[in-house]
Amino acid sequence: MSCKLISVPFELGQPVAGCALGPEALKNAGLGEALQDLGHDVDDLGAIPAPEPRAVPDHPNRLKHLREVSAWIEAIAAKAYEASADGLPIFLGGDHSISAGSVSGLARRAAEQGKPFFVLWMDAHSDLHTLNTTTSGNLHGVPLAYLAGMPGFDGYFPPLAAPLVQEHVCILGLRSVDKAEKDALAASQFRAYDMSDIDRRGVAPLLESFLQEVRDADGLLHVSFDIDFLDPSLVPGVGTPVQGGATFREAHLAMEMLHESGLVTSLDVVELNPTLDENGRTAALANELVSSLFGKTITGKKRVA
Ligand code: DIR
Ligand code: MN
Ligand code: MN
Ligand code: MN
Repeated sequence: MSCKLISVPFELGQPVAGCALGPEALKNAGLGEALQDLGHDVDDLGAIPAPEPRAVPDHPNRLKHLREVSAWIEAIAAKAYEASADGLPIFLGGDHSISAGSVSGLARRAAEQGKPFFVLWMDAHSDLHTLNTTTSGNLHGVPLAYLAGMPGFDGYFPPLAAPLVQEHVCILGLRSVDKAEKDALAASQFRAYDMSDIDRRGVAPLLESFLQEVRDADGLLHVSFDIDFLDPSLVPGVGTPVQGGATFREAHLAMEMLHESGLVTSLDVVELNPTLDENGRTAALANELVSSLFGKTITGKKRVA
């Protein structure tokens, strides 16, 4: 596999300083070397430069850094589109608002290739607010609504070339869903698995049924990995921790299955905040999980799905 590392040092989609240092922390903790050790080519494309804020009208809701978020989304989408011509792009965030850019650029590429595009959104949060429903004004809470073409983004976020098909999106790990997001979920066709689903049924069958759909459709699969998917006891270095998250093994199992599926064509790793981390253990675990997604196994033996 030819992996392209794309750093996206943007943190204004959420309120805690430090998340823009995420890409460097992941790289300094050995992400590139780990991928190379697994036999992959690694091309570090460096960081997307900060764009000028995008001129957008004032919004009636109180939105934080709308012009900056909107400009970054546009810049990231262009980069994602370009980088996905060949190889496997890995976007290192930054907060989760960056995925509004990475996923929109990748979806545009998939649409041009005539390929169905699927997204696995691993997250404690559903990120399904619109610009009108967010009460925090933190725009890392809106990317999935934007990407799925929900209303109210026109004129504020860049136009979408290819909105996501709701049935092609699986959200995994939910345990913090606001009222408006619950309503949006209920009215949607997203696959959404919360922690109670994981408790009852286990990660493997939930994920396998989604992977089977991707396989059957001969689709491309993007994984958007918000590190707060994991339980905060494992990942202190995130800005919006929520109790009751995925365990070490649940997270590794998901990544191992994703590798075995051979379906993953792109990845985001977001919400690492190194200034909140304890001795780099969040960055280290994130890298371990990415390694599992790229073929690391416990015994070194290949396991085929
Ligand atoms: C909350 C928290 N739903 C909000 N969102 C996220 O502010 O809209 N936290 N994504 O990571
Ligand atoms: Mn998120
Ligand atoms: Mn989250
Ligand atoms: Mn978030």
